[in-house]
Amino acid sequence: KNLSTNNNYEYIRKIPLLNSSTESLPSKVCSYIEECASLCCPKDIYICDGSDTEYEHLLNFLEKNGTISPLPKYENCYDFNIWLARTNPADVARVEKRTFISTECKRDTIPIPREGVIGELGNWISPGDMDKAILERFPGCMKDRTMYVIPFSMGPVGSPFSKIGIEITDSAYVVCCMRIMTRIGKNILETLGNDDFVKCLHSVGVPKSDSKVEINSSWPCDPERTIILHRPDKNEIVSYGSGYGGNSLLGKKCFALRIGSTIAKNEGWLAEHMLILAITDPKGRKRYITAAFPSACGKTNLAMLKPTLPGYKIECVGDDIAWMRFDQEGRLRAINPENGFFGVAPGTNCITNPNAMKTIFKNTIFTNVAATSDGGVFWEGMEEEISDDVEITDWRGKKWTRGSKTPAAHPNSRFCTPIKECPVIDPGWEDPAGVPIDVIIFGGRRPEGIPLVYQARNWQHGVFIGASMRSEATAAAEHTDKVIMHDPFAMRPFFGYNFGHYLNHWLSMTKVKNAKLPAIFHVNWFRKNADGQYLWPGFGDNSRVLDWILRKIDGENIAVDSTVGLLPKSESFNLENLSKDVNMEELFSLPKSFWEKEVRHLREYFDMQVGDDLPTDIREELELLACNVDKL
Ligand code: GTP
Ligand code: SPV
Ligand code: MN
Repeated sequence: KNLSTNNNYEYIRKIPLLNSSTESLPSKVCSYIEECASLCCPKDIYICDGSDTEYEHLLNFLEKNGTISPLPKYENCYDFNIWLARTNPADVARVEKRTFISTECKRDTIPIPREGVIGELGNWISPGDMDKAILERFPGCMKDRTMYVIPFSMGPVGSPFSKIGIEITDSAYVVCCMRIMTRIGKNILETLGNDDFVKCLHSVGVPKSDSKVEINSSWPCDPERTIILHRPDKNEIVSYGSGYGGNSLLGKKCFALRIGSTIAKNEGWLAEHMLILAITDPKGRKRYITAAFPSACGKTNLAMLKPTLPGYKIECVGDDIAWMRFDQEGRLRAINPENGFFGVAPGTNCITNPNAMKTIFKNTIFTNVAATSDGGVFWEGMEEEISDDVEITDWRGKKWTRGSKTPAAHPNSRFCTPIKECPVIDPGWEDPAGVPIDVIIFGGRRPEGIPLVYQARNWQHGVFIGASMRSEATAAAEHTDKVIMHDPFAMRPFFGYNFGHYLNHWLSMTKVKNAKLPAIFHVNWFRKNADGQYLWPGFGDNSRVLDWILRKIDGENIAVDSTVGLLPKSESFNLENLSKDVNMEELFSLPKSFWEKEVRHLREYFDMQVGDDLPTDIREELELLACNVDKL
């Protein structure tokens, strides 16, 4: 099966290699192509060069195939490549239950849960079972299809942070999205030479003949047998059955986070589910902040926020993933390994996120949003942006009427757009040395009990706060009800190795020579009152929280220690011209019964899920919190 030692390329020689030759490819790349081709048996092989002609050709193919359609409402939608894709309704989000990490030793991947308890911190599969899963699905799965080979870089080409991958896929939609989300093309192969790369094999799959899912040729997939596999010790990803987002654009969650976090652990850096933004204060001082919020909890919105506080400017470096390491001077530096946004569409409009609205009507592939009769897009939150007389077709392609019970756009519908289209992109966003980080923010969707903002007392307390993150489930994965889930560091679906070891890795940053550790904060934009209404206006007004954070790290005396950490002193928040009345007391209150419950949940979670792998530092922080809550 493993043909990497065979350099005769027997299989490639049997089928057309459309636009390249085995001689012109690095031999390790050739061996990988041979290995995948002999397994998947495609009709031909196409090496992507990343050119505009290639992109046009692929879009043309997808249009003919009915996978995408143009959006003529937007001027020159063909020239500017603005398209709408509709997936199979059974293939709309990441599938966490079918995502596995494979290591010889199970405990390298996940903490061993208490007996009788189902582990929630990732799924482990043995190397033998991983091979078996592949052999049950992949042989011949690309029959009659083209196998595309995508050389791509995560991070600016040539940056010391960057890593190269090769994605092999049978989906032209995936090639087009990878072209937006990463840096692809032949120059990547030149940079790679004969070095190692992250191996990423993807197929949309072929359902078994007795499959119950209705499959349309415009969106092939195999939802019943979808599986996403990772082998960290071989830097290998294998994904079958889904064409959607994090399941198929393998540079994103699979590489940049799961494989990335294991590489980062071994090399002494951090791969995190974090946005990166630049903020310039009224005095003209510019600082960089990273923030980890779970999927669909506000990263894209914060990353390109338009401040309502005068004098502030926010510029975007990245909206989903940060790779960070300390430099010689002890500054934590971050790059965004991505090249595009794969952002949540619903909720985006000219009030909530004007900069996103200015970004996404050029060179964009929308997926699973609704369409308007005048050839535009629509989603929940865009009501004010379309005229009342247009008709709407929902994400499944069915007629939709205003007030209907089902949503027009799928709640996890997305735009896929190059970062360079963003009007507030930070000039340093591609700096190969990364940008210096002063603040790390954690946050979640917490309807109850959690104040708008508080600061960790120190790094260790900050790591505890990250470990304790919980958030309401969203449509980004298969979870359907709005339960409050544990989502430590917003990484629960993305840890590439044992969460306990991950905590130790974070704690060990205090030992980095000269490390200037960023200050750590926790925020919650989503607290609600008894009537179920948000207490805080959010969006642009979140700049008021960033203002408080910056003034705090600049040494202003604006915080008091509390049960949970450092809370803003009353009157220390800038509420000037706030658009609506806010009950600040309720927004910052710490109800004793709520926090007692929270401590119970955390203790149970750490005991049941992390057990012996929980670092003592984190255990101590929990006991300190429990003590403080008793005194409330
Ligand atoms: P992923 O791409 O899945 O990782 O999501 P994300 O963290 O980038 O979330 P995003 O910024 O796309 O926001 C998700 C949803 O939350 C959208 O519907 C937003 O409109 C909404 N949202 C973002 N910020 C706020 C806020 O401050 N207040 C409120 N009420 N909603 C917000
Ligand atoms: C997320 O779920 O955190 C996303 C979308 O950013 S996906 O690319 O599907 O993972
Ligand atoms: Mn994300």
